[in-house]
Amino acid sequence: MASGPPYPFEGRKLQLLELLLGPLLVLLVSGLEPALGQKVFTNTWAVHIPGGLEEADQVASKHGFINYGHVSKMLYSFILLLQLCTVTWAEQQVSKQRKKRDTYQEPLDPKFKDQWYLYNSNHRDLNAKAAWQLGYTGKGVVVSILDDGIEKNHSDLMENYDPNASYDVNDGDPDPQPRYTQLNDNRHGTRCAGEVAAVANNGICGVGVAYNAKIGGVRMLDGEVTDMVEAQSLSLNPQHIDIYSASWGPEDDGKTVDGPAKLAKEAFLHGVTEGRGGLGSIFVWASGNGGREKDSCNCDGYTNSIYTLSISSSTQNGNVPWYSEACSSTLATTYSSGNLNEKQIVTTDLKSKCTDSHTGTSASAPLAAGIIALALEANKNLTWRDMQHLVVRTSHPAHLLTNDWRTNGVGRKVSHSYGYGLLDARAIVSLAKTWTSVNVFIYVSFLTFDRNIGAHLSINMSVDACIGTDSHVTSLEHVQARLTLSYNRRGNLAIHLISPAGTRSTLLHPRPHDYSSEGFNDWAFMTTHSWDENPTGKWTMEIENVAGASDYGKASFSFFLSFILSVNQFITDYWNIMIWCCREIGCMCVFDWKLI
Ligand SMILES: *[C@@H]1O[C@H](CO)[C@@H](O)[C@H](O)[C@H]1NC(C)=O
Ligand SMILES: *[C@@H]1O[C@H](CO)[C@@H](O)[C@H](O)[C@H]1NC(C)=O
Ligand SMILES: *[C@@H]1O[C@H](CO)[C@@H](O)[C@H](O)[C@H]1NC(C)=O
Ligand SMILES: *[C@@H]1O[C@H](CO)[C@@H](O)[C@H](O)[C@H]1NC(C)=O
Ligand SMILES: [Ca+2]
Ligand SMILES: [Ca+2]
Ligand SMILES: [Ca+2]
Ligand SMILES: [Ca+2]
Repeated sequence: MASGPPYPFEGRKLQLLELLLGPLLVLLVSGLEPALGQKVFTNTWAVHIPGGLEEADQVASKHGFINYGHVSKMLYSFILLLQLCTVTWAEQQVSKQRKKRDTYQEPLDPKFKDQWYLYNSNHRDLNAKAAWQLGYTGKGVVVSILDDGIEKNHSDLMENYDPNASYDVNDGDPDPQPRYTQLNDNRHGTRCAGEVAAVANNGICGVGVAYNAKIGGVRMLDGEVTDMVEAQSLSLNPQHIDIYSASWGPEDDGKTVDGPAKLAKEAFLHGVTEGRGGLGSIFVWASGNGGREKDSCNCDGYTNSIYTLSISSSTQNGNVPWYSEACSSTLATTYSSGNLNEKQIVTTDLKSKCTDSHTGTSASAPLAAGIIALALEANKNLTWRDMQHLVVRTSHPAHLLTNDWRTNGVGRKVSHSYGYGLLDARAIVSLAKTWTSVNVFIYVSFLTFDRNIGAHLSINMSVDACIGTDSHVTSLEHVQARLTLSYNRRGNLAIHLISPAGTRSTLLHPRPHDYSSEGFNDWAFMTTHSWDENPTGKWTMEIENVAGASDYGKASFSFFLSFILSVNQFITDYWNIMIWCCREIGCMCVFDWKLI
């Protein structure tokens, strides 16, 4: 490509499978043949163009499309893709921050010595002190806790409180002060907020991981939680708030399969594409507390989403806590509570109090949000996806115990209980400083077919990933397998996905309480375990009825697999398009799936 990269769409085949969301702009590429003879593709491509019709026409003509349609609303378009491919990303600079070499002073707060998970002489900690020593304390970063409110005048939060990162969605006013009750039911958000940004060196309680960050709270759990309530919370002030921390989701009863509905989905999409000036809002999520019910966090559409950094817990002694859920979408882990003889989390509490007994995965997500705030301070140019790359690279198994640690195809240890392991504040700020944004590739693919599951079904598929062309993609980020299937008892199913490198992700483990016969309806099971692996080769999906042959129903399913490389997932969420954009300016490549 000595003469420079071609236009992304010129001379390439763009193929539309299916339109999902109402009226779309439909562009027709003239004179192209479908690349895959066997499938249902046509030469149309559906896009949403933010600028509306006029801009759509311009873009269409510039790239040799004919504009056949009209635009219903603003969405993400291939203009955006072009921008991502050319402008925004190609010109991104490595941030070179210079820090004053002040002599570092350990926080003097009375409870700091009890915050074993921030700093511990035995190194069983999140390495926060080492990050502070490098000069990173969260300055200039804004975090919002989506929960039951925040005590904004708490004496250990007040100084960092940010009204512009706060709102009361339950009552529709700007003041997120919790509703006080006898039992202090609404203390949760205030506790989470202190973990992130309790003030340092004020003689009160302990400190937050990012004790110089700005902290806000959205009151949204103290009332009926609707799709609208969630969406409003997730999309509060996205040009001001950098990180949203959430510790809620569907019921952890071990039988629910549920996730964001229409508006919340749009809020996520809007956040990652437009938030933070286009770098993308960062959503940190607690993986769930359904361990006792043998729940799977992959059945929770918020943690299972590629847009959320899903965080699990370890106990002080490095064990999997009783409440912890295992699944393949978990990215990493921080400390939280465990057995009675293990210490819990120290943080701010209602009525200007201090507690040393904050617990559950709810306590883990804010610690992660604080660490991520430190990384953002180290490099404000990180995209939402960069942040996930950093977490994958700098988290480590440490002393966390499980018999589930496996080495994946690129040599990283990964587990369904801990993801890539314990977050390390020092490691992530260090890598953040020199991190160059990941290249832009788009790679979305799918394969649809029906099969009977019976008692056991194994499907082998090969993917060429455009090997042999200059757009050969060699590394993965998230992998999603989108399944539609029916089965007489959903909880009896186990689903595994095995990558060409041999990494075996448990997309679903059996859930004893889940007697539903509703199956899965286009559920995008996600795994982080093949991160950075090469997608080329044979993929195997196994579906198994663990109850054995005596109890299997007839079932069929269709299957969708998408690999996300460096560009936002919105494409697959809105259109089942099989495309692949590569290099900075993006070439497109349709690649071939085969059943084998
Ligand atoms: C972030 O990237 C922009 C260009 O995308 C650049 O102008 C700016 O200097 C960068 N900031 C830092 C801190 O590197
Ligand atoms: C915080 O504000 C509430 C009223 O919203 C008040 O009752 C309480 O005393 C205040 N707390 C402090 C520490 O000022
Ligand atoms: C909040 O936003 C308003 C309007 O953008 C601005 O004037 C104000 O200074 C901000 N307040 C804080 C504390 O950042
Ligand atoms: C898939 O490949 C494996 C060998 O790698 C083989 O044992 C298995 O039978 C194959 N499954 C099908 C359905 O062909
Ligand atoms: Ca209020
Ligand atoms: Ca303090
Ligand atoms: Ca759950
Ligand atoms: Ca997630």
